[in-house]
Amino acid sequence: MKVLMLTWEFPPDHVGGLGKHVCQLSDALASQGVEVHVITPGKQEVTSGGGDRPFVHHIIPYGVSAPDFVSWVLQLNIATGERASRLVHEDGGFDLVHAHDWLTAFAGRAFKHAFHVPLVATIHATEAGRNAGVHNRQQAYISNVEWWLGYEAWRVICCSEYMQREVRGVFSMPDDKISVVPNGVDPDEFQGADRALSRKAFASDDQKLLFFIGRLVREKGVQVLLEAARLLIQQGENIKLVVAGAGPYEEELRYLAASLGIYSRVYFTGKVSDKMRNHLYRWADASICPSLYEPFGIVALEAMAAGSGLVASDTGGLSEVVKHEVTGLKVPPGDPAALAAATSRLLHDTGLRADLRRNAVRTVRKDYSWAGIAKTTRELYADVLSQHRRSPWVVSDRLVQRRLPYESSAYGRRRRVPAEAVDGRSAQTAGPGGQPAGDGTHS
Ligand code: NHF
Repeated sequence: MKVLMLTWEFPPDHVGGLGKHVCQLSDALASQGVEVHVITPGKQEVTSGGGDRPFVHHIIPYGVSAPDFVSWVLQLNIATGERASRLVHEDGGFDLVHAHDWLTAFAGRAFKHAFHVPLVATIHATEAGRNAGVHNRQQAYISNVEWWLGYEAWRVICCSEYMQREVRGVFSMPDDKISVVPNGVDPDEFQGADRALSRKAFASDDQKLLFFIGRLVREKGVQVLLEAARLLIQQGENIKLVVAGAGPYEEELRYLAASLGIYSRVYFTGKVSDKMRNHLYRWADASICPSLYEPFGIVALEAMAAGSGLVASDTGGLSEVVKHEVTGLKVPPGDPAALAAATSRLLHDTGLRADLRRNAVRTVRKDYSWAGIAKTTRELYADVLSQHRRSPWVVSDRLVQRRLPYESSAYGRRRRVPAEAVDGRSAQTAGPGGQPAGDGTHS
């Protein structure tokens, strides 16, 4: 199976959970034998990957500086389309194209119609959800593109049941078109210590460390956390709040911390490395996800995987991910008093904290492994492909049919087919160079 994955962000240049999701999903799919090609913006036009890793094709969305974000997204889509067509010419066609959010909708739709392959779309979040409604022309435009992406997609993936309800409600999308596949986390990423890093750089030994990490945008609710921190300080708690991450809301948050009189107790670190993030999760006496809107909340999974005590808003995907008093504490969103009370409980009840941490680590290993999520995604792709094959929409397009023999395709030569069976096919049954002995396609 050969899949074209389209995303506007990808590590190390990611800004949020979407980039992380695409990276981990692509890795897991590739290690299960799916040939994945990711197209994403980067600083240089380079391709990396191969072997049992996905190919990542970085593109530059043109050297013309865009007047605004929406124009930049259009440039990105056209550049993505160019790269995708070039890939088809270099390496033959794809079985399926998978677009993530409205930011790649145009390229995904163009590829679908140009090559008659099914389009799968993941809707990670909606513009209406992010802004608690649609309030201006730009938001209306983005929301329309989201609707249109869903309309064009053969199947839509949402990361939580909450998002399924939102997508159904906002876009009037029928339930049978939507599949829920959660996000995952790799717990091994959170192991290992670096002696050069020290907690003292963030808080003194007698201070309790509260930790937030995420994009600094209104819907992540850091303003609520700042209010809760003030309440805790008023109650005599010796805390230090570390806010890691960057975003357009940062200045306003700094101003709020100052006007609440707690600026010296808040450390805005900006973006931190993954290593530093892991240590902060471990050093934290409580990790906090105070979101007002959260489609899934990968950060909650990360905190759980890192064995950090977690307090999260009872909203969106967080409501499904966190089990109250089992893997974390849940509080109503937007309620600083409730957030302060739950945080104080976690800080003082060390028995509860130990239980939550233990259960959380066990839960992420059992229910949120990327291997399991990739398997579900692979089955979804296979289902879409079999429907596509039986539909009148499958046409004898010269380019789609003209798959290059695997061993002579540019990327096929660089790829090692894993030994274990893939979709019932093993390396032994594959033709020379790894292509299936049957029809000469990669599916
Ligand atoms: O985890 C990846 C991410 C989610 O809740 C997150 C969000 C955007 O806001 O699916 O997408």
